[in-house]
Amino acid sequence: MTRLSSLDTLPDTVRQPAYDPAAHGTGIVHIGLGAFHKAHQAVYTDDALAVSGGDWRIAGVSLRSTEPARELTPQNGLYSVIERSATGTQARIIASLAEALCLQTDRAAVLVALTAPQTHIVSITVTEKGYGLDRATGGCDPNHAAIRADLSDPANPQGLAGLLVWALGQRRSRGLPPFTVLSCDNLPENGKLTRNLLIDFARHTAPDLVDHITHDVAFPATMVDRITPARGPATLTLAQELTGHEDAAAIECEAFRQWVIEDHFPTGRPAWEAGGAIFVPDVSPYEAMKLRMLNGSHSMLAYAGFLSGHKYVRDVMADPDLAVLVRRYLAAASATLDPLEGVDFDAYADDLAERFRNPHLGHETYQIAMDGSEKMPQRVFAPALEALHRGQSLAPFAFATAAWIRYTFGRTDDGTTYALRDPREAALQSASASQEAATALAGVLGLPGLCPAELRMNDAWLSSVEGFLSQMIETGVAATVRDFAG
Ligand code: CS2
Repeated sequence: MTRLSSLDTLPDTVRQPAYDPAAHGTGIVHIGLGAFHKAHQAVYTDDALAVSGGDWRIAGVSLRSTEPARELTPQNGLYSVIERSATGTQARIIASLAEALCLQTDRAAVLVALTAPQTHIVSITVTEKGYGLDRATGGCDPNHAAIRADLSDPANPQGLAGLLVWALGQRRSRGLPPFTVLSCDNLPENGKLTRNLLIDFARHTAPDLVDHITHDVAFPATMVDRITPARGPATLTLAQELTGHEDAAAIECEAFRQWVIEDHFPTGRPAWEAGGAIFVPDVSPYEAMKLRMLNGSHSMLAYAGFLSGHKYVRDVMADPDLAVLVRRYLAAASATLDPLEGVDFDAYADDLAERFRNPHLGHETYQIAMDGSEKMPQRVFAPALEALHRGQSLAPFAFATAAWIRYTFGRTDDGTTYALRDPREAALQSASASQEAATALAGVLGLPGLCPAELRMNDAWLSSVEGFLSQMIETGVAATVRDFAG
C-alpha cells in the first residue's frame, strides 16, 4: 500500500480538497501542530481555500515533538480527518498544511516563517500548560521551564512567549507589520490572556516592544470546539481502509465542529466563515458557555468516570447514574451564564449529551483527566464562584472538585495506580498525600493561583466538597456517584 502524498489516486468516497494546494501560498504560522489543530483550524482553512482562495496555507510548527513533521513531511502535508458520528464515518483529506516544522530541528525555517512578510496570522494550540502563565498575576510564570529558559536567553527562544516576542521584535525592526496572534486554546478570554502574557514577557526582555505589542498587535479571542480523541493504532488502520493509502498523520474526531471568533484581523484572514465559523464582536459569552458546560462536565465525568472504572466517555454516558450527574452538571453550569441571544442553553446541553454518547468515538476519560490544575479554574471554580454569588446550589461543582481531589490520590476505586499527568503533579501529590478528606482538600485548594480565595474561604463550599470527598474515600467513587445521583 502506498503512502498518502498526492491527491491523484484517492477513491471517490473520500472527500478531497476542492482547490489546487500548489496554487496557494502560506499566510499563517500555527504553533502546536497536534491533533486538535489538524481537526479544527486546518479544516476551516481548507474550506476557506476551497471557497475563497487566497494565500492562506499554514506552516505548522511543533515546539518540541519531531513526530508531526516526521509524519506529515513525506506526505506533502496531506492527511486524513476521519469524521465519526453516530450515523456514519467519513474520511476527508486536508491540504491546508503547506509544511510541518519542529522548532528543535528546523529552527531556521521556523524563524524565517515567523518573520516572513506574507505571514499575517500566528495561531496557537499549545494546551493550557503551554503558555507559562502565572494565573495569580496574569503575567508570565518564571517557574515555567520555557519561560525561565527564554527569560535568560531571549535571543534564542524555545517557548511560545519567547518565540512570539522575539518575532514581533524582528518584524518591527525590519519595518514589517506585526502578525495577528490567535490563541485557540480552551482558556478564558484567550486573546486578552495571550496579550498580557506577551506584554509581561516583553517587559522583562524587550521593554521597547511593550508599547508596540500593547497598541499595534491584534489578539482576537476565539471559542474552539471539536472533540478529538488521542489517536490510536485503530485510527491508522481505519484511514488505510477508507483512503486506500497508508497515512501516518491521520486523525479521528467527531463530525461536529464550532468556531466563534472575534473579527479583529488588521492584515487580513482566510474566509473561515466558508467552513461555518461565526464572527462576533464579543466571544466571551460563547467561551464561558463552552468552558463551563462542555469542558466543565467533561472534567467532572472524566474524574468520576475514570475512578469508577470507565475507560471512555461513551461508557460514562451509558452508566445511568453518571449520566444523571452529567445532566445535572450541565444544568448547574448553564444557570451560571447570562442569557446569550440566539443560543438556547438547554438545547446546547442536549447536544452535548448526544455528542458525549457518540458510540464511534473512543475518547478516554484518562485523556481528559490530564492537566487538572490547568483546567479546573475556568471549568469548575469559575462557575462555582458565580453560583455562590447567585445563591445557586454549589453541589454539582463541589462534587466535581471532590472527584478531582480524589483523582490526585493516584489510585482508582479498585486500587489501580496511574500517573497524574499534570504540570503540578508533585505539588498535588504532596498536598493530598494524607488521603484524608479535610487535609487533602485544604492542601489541594490552597495551592497558589488555583481556587479563588472567596470560594476557598466559604464554609458551605468547603463542607460540600469535604462531604463528597469523605464519602468517596469511605465508600468508593462509584457508590458516591450512585448516592448523589439519587
Ligand atoms: C477536553 C477537551 O481533554 C479535555 O480536557 O475537555 O479537549 C474537549 O474535548 C474539547 O475542548 C472539545 O472542543
